[in-house]
Formats: sequence, structure tokens, C-alpha cells
Amino acid sequence: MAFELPDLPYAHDALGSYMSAETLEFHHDKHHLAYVTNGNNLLKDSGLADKDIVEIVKSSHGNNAGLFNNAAQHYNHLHFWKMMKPNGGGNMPSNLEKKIIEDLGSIEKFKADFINAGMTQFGSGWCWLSVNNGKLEVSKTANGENPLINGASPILGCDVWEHSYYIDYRNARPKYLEAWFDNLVNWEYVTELMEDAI
Ligand code: MN3
Repeated sequence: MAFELPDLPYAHDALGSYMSAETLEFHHDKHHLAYVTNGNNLLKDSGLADKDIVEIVKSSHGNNAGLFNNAAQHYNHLHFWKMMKPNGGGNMPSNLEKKIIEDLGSIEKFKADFINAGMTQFGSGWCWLSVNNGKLEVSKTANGENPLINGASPILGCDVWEHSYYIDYRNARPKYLEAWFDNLVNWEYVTELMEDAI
């Protein structure tokens, strides 16, 4: 299936100073669009054009680097926009909270581990919460890679490419990660993804 750029699920200025309209104009309207455009060009002759996005990401990994990079980034950003909402962060639904405590120790430990994964990802990449064999785990990946390639299902991912934070936070990646976690995460969407993956 050809890739399409979805509209943002909120206005460009809806996330306030935590992620500015200028950042979203570049990040969604230009960077994500480029992954869609380049991905569609590479998809044409790949033999995967009739597959869905998850299949394309998994099948291109390790044998079609150009397609993989663009398809994986398309997948990552499709979810990234929905993983945020205006006035996000704060309390999470109780079934997600319970599962995090069960698998990862505590909410505080999960937050610290997630932020640490984002901080210690050298160069561009992502930090993740995913479901792997029914259990939650925190991880980080380089560039466009994501937990799908390890057989896990990502349910929360924070983009730590500089294009995601440099306009609003300059080089302060830890400050961005903290603000993102506390003020932007759409925990209801994360919970939906968890319920689908378990
Ligand atoms: Mn990005």
C-alpha cells in the first residue's frame, strides 16, 4: 500500500512551547513528507508494494536499506504524532500503570529508564516502550530502526533526532525528553497499543 502523510491529529500550535508550531511545520510537513515521498519511490520496484506498512518494514530490513529507512521512519512518525496530545502526560490509565509496575518495577523507574535510553542514544534515533512476548521493555534504536525488527511491538516512542527538538530546546536533549514525557504523552493511545499487542 502506498504511503500517505496523515494530517496531524491537532493544530500545529496545539502543543504549545513543549513542541512549537515551527518544529511541527518542519518535522511533520517536511521531514515526514520526505519519508513518504522517498518511500513511495523506492516501494514501486521492491516487490512489496501490496504489503502493509509493518510487513514492508520487516521485509525490507537487512536487504533494502533505502526502503527500510524511509518505511520505518514513516511507521515511527505515524505513531509519534498520535503518541502526543495537547495537555498530555500526567496520570495513565490504571491497566497500563499496573502493567508497568509489574514488568518494570515502578512508574518512576520506567520514566528514568526511558529518558536514559533517549539520552544515551548516540546520534539520531529513538527510545521505546514496547511489548515483547507479553512483557513491557524499554529500549533504544539508531536512525529509523524500531522494535518491530526484533519481533516486539512498540507502544511508545520518542524521536531523539535533532529535528525533533533543536528549534525548541537547542542541544538540551534531556530537557526535551523530560518535558515530552511529562506534558505531551497521550497515555490513552499508548494503552490502546498495549491492549492490541498483548
Ligand atoms: Mn523525526
